Amino acid sequence: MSTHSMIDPLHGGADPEPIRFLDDDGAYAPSATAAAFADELANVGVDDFSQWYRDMVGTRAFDTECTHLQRQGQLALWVPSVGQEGCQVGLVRATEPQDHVFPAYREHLVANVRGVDRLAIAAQFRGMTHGGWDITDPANGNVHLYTLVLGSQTQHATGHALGQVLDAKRRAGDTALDAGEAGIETGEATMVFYGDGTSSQGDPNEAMVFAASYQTPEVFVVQNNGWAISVPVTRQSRTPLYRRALGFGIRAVQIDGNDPLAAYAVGRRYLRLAREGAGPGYIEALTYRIGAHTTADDPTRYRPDGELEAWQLRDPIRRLEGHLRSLGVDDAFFAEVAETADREAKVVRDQILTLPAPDPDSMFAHVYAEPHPRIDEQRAWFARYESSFEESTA
Ligand SMILES: Cc1ncc(C[n+]2csc(CCOP(=O)(O)OP(=O)(O)O)c2C)c(N)n1
Ligand SMILES: [Mg+2]
Repeated sequence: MSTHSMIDPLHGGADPEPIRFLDDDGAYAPSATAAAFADELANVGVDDFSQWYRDMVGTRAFDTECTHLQRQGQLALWVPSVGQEGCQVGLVRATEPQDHVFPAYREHLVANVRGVDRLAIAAQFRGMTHGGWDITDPANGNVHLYTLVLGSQTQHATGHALGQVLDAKRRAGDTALDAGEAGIETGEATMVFYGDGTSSQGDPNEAMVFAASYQTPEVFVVQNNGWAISVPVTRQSRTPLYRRALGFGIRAVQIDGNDPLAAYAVGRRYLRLAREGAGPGYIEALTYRIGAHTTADDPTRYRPDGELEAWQLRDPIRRLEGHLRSLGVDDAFFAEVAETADREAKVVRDQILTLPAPDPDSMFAHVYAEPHPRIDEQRAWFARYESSFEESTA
């Protein structure tokens, strides 16, 4: 697509074809670049692909429901992920339970597959939590918080991955504070998600410096969906984004981000290398934001004619459906998945409207493990402030 094909005026040399296993209709047609990753697909088959399809359709129904809820005034804002389910499902299904995930704000499928309840995701956008996912299970599949502060999660992730190295050293009896040389096998990795526009921020670039220096067990995932709100990716970078990572000394590839198999294969390889102590990796997933940036955005004001329609033909759900059909999966399965997804989305709708507002005082409860005078002071101030409303209406 025009938004992604870039001439490289500085370094010369054509970019290799993005890694893909499926063509636009879902037929198995690996690119030449996919061969090096094909063995990562050896243990997945039709049952896995069926589950991935279920994840994608379920997320899309949830996404659509949340957009409606926002339009009806029930959510403050919604950030749709429509169109990006393909790379998300492949990447999250490549993780292992002990891995940690740092999302941005559009990774609904990733969060849900790792164990965050969809209702908890919607609750954030209704202002029904003070942060965190589900207080009854703070670990939530090792999915860290959504962040709207672009790129900050990359530094959290690199810091976390550095901690994974230090933990592994401690387990081996080495108490040095320096992560030091490469080659520490951690057995667990960190995957961090961000967008094409975010790659222009300082934070991810700094995060990559430290990741490369200390060979953190980390996988950077950039979902290049063509746009940073109304700014096209071609304005953000004169070279394909994956090349920036190469400049930091981080292995990097570009994948067809609407091909779940490509995302799975590359994700699995890079996560394993990270866990084994072979350092960080970077995956640029070429995808497209089919929806608006958020419910506060109107993309018809800036998208070139025909761009959306061209990408709709490459919809990752349609594509995986094509692949499943080529493997013999029939109509009954697709009908059942659609019905289940609708039913689950309605459950979220019914439940979100009944969620109680959190106790305002609870925002002070989890700041520190031990009591802290500054927090006590703020808590007391807030209690007085709250009660001032009661007095004025009495
Ligand atoms: C530090 C910071 N600067 C600016 C913004 C405003 N902002 C929110 S989303 C966005 C665009 C992000 O684009 P991209 O990284 O491509 O992610 P996408 O939304 O396309 O997934 C901007 C500029 C912000 N949230 N945080
Ligand atoms: Mg973007």
